[in-house]
Amino acid sequence: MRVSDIFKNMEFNNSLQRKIKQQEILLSQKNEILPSKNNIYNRYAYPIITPEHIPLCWRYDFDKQTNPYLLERIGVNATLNSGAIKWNGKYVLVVRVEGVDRKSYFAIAESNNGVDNFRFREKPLSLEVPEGSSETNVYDMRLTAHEDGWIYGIFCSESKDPNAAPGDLTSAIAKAGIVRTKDMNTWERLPNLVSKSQQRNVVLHPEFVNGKYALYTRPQDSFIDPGSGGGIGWALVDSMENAVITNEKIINHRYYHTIKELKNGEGPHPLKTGKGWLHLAHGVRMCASGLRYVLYLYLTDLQDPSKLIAEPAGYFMAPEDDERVGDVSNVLFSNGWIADEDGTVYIYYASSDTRMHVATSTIDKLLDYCLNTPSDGYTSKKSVLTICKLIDKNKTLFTNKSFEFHKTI
Ligand code: M1P
Repeated sequence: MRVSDIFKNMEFNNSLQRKIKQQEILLSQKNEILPSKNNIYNRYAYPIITPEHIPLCWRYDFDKQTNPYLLERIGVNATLNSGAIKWNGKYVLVVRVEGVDRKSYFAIAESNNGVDNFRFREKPLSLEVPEGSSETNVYDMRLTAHEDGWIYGIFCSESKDPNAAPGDLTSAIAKAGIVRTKDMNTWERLPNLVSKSQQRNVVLHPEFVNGKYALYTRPQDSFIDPGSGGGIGWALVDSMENAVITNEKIINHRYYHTIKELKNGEGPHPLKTGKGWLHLAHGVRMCASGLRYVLYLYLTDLQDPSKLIAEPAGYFMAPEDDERVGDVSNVLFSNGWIADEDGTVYIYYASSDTRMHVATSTIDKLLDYCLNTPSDGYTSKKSVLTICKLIDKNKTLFTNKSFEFHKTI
């Protein structure tokens, strides 16, 4: 072997060792819960999954002959919008991984405590494509352990618009793809949901309703803009093996000058609580810097999950600090949460379509938030009246009326 080859060999080995060590430090880093700013939930110091968490053997060819410079061969652009489920005692995320080639795929990452040390399984999921489909991209899986015994995953299946004008390479069609599993290992692809409009953000309710499968939907006229559609819809279907929507009603509407005036969409499936079904959703508004995505909560009736019973005004979580910047800036998006038996809720969310985070809260706090936070009055005047009502209530708590409590508290 020539001296230069020996050096090259050493360089390759050192670089590989460095990469392995650096990644192990990242994967085993402990997360730190941050003090809550509002007592509703706690954020954590570090993102839980980033492109750097993707196994090195998915990205690098370790063969010195074919990759002498140890170049990254298959890059990852983002790890985002992940479905979540507690499975065999582990916190399991079905992560949307987006390659530098802009194709998204799903990969499972697991953690023992839900807040750090997420590690990917050996390989990404390789899902079947339905017969005759021109599916190009898949993303944002919502997981539901249904009372029928299957775990379903519903995701966006995107194809080029066959009716796009010649030369238009951006028009796309969004459909809801469906898979199911009993062991989180083997996935059966079912036919896509049949619906008269495009669909993204479709979520399966975990229980039968009137003997049927219940879906949260998001009808939209076009791929990005819901047009006359939008709002979170509700549809009952006879079967998940051939799911066809015949009737759809909007159960959570969009309103002028709110955080969801442009569009909204269901997050993960709602959590069953003693006081109703607890929903996490995203709302979108337009502003000078583009679309702004925030998360909000609402509560529906236990007997009739399509009946809204409470919705606090405004957002529950919005992008903060580093979360504001990324591939698609000013976005928080969530399609996964896990409620533990002790009432802890793990909210998995992506910031700016780039990396995954966790926030924790409890069922009790989230219910209190939903039921006792003032709802939207839809005008500035009503917002001020609501604030004044609170100030007056607080004043009554002080016996010495001359005490200028607002300057102290
Ligand atoms: O870029 C923000 C989000 O945009 C879409 O969400 P919606 O369907 O509500 O517009 C999705 O593509 C989502 O993946 C993405 O995070």
